[in-house]
Amino acid sequence: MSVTDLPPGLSYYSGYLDRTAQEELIGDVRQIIQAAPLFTPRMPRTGKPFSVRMTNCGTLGWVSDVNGYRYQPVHPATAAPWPPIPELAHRAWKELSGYPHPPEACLVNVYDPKARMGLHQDRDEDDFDAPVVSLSLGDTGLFRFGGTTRGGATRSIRLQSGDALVFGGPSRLLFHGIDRLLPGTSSLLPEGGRINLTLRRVTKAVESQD
Ligand code: MD3
Ligand code: FE
Repeated sequence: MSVTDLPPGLSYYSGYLDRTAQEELIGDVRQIIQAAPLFTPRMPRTGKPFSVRMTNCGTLGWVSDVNGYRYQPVHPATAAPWPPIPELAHRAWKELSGYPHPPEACLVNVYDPKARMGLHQDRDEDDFDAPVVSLSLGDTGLFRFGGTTRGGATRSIRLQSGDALVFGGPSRLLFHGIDRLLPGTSSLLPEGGRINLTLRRVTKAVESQD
């Protein structure tokens, strides 16, 4: 498909981060993982594990376990506050989001070569006015998106290392997921796989404050 004809509110920045920036960001991510170890999220009710492992940085982090999906200020295993969002990620938010308040949550998704993420909507935030900014690192991911209802037509984009996506306005509630990785497509991560950062606003910003 063509990536020049995207739905309103979806912006795609191919090669947004150059190799130097990708390496800096991976270094930041490794530090985040040391402070806030990767955890395996589980489906609410069934407890079925995700194939993607996760951690977070920012004042709020997204977690999922048998009790449900939620944002919380501390790591589910260590109970420590999440580490701060890296400078480079903040810069990407400022450049790309067009949103006047800073991100609160940065979810770090770590894909082993076989990991995937089924089609879903992101609707655990109180603020859908703010866009979601996504940064891809490592092996190419086959990203699929549809409309705002399940079951409609879908399209896909190959997300390469350094690519950025912004989902705002009418695209904020699109169904989306990662079908699979294309192994061996990037040399950024010696262990292979893919890392995705999503920057989000969770709470509604109050006028006169961040
Ligand atoms: C569209 N992550 O963390 S990034 C997620 O590559 C998530 O790890 C995928 O879906 C990944 O929830 C896809 C692209 C993305 C992220 C957030 C969105 C697309 C989105 C939020 C709303 C709409
Ligand atoms: Fe999502």
